[in-house]
Amino acid sequence: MADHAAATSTLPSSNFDAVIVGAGFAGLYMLHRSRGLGLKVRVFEVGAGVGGTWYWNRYPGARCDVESMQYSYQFDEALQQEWEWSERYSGQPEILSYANHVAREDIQFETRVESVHFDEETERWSICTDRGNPVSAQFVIMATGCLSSTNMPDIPGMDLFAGDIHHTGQWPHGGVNFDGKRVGVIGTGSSGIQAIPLIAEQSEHLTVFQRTAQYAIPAANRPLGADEQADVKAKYPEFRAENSLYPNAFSLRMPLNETSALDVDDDERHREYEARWREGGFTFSWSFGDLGLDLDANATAGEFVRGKIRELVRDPDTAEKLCPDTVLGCKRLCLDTGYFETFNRPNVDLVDISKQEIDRITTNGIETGGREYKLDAIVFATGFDAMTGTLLAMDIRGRDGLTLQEKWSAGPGTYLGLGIPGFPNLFTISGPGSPSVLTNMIVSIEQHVDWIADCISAMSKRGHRTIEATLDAEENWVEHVNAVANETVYPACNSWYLGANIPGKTRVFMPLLGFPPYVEKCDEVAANGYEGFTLT
Ligand code: NA7
Repeated sequence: MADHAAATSTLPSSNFDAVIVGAGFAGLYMLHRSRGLGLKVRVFEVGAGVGGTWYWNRYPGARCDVESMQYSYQFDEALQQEWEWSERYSGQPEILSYANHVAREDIQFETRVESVHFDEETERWSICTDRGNPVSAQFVIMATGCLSSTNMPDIPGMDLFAGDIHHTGQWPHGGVNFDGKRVGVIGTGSSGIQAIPLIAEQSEHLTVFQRTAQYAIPAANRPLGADEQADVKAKYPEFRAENSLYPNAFSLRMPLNETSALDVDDDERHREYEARWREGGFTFSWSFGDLGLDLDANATAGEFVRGKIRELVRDPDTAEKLCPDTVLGCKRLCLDTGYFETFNRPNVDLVDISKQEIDRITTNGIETGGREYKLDAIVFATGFDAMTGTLLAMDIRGRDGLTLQEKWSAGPGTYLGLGIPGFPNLFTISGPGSPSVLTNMIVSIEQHVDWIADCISAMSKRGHRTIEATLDAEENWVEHVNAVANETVYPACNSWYLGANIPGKTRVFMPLLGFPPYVEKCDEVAANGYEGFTLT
């Protein structure tokens, strides 16, 4: 079980081989590999415990949308054999227990990294935290997560509200008692869609403020049978290897149907969608081969889901408001448990704010469309400043004092999502330009950590002190990431993949589609002596 070091501000100032920022799944595995290489290493983590996403997102209903037998580490056969998952999709408490189970020492908790500066003379990074005791390190590895900076909209009057305000991504550890309360939820992405059915059950009245109606497919969560679990464990390495061959690095319960949605008649199309709707999960997006490529094909899937919403929601006006009109999947598809049915409850109301924003928050609630909604608590399920927010919140300075903010002023440029020109020996795990959020995150994390650890080991064997991505490599890579996205429907809506959810953020498609070719490219780069990087 967990044997991590207690948070402390009394650790002596020190020099490390590597500093890792963040103790989520990326930081924990990077720590494990670094220790294996014999590096002197320290992890800094803002939270009081490990788990990253699963430490912070404790809202009711928080659950992974990748199945349990796949959303777990594969680097340690004993670990993947010994851990027992209880449900098809794991809930937040269970994933957090798992993270604690694998935790190791050398983590300094409740410590926020404030600045990371490169010293060209010593070729080392100097790292300052809010606890004082600056440290230095040859390597800095950003394991800061893709969805770790919460997006709190700047709505006038926020400080006037007399009730409680919570963000799903910073949920109180003791939980929140909504008993007898009038609650407002702003936001209907994955977090809102998971939390709303449970908050509806717990509260006296719930008002949902919806800016964009979202597609949600039933998760069809259920207890995970012992036999099913044992079957996977009997061939876990083969199961993992096969899953990593899929574009998203995870397999689904029904295979991809490669037919075009436009090449079949209405009945056949309906049968395919219906079967996958019943199976539950992302398998729906594999109903036809061109849903992610062709807007007309995609529209047929959207129409099917709207039909389901109209069947599930009794009040026709509410049903229409809940019907999305965007491209299915270009904002991350949500998996739900009783979400649409929740709007049949007498204590739940839906307020459409797509045309009329929230005007202000008042002492008593939320004002929009000339009406005040009286509330005792407001839940912001408004998401994250994804992929770059946490990195840009730190004062990171590379060669010539270049700040990361300056470097990324026109959007996040990286090479492979791993390295940034001007920032030698600084690695980003699941950084922008890598498949990251479009995959099973743990698989992507393990691939990045292994690549970085192997790189550090190769550098040490070959006597190199620094590694730095070249500008050419970065430019070509950014172009490649965008070219791949532009062949799909992904850029067709205002998603956080594009940074479009944050006012003023540069609009660039950040993750790379397609895990297997990416892995091939990373392996090729390493095999060719870290092509695209300069080594000294
Ligand atoms: P998301 O998916 O970014 O959803 C945020 C929701 O909040 C979405 O419905 C937004 O509407 C809404 N939002 C954001 N800002 C505002 C303002 N200012 N006013 C009203 N509504 C707003 O975040 P989640 O936490 O649900 O999920 C993040 C990821 O976690 C998810 O994709 C999975 O990978 C797990 P919008 O659609 O922008 O109009």
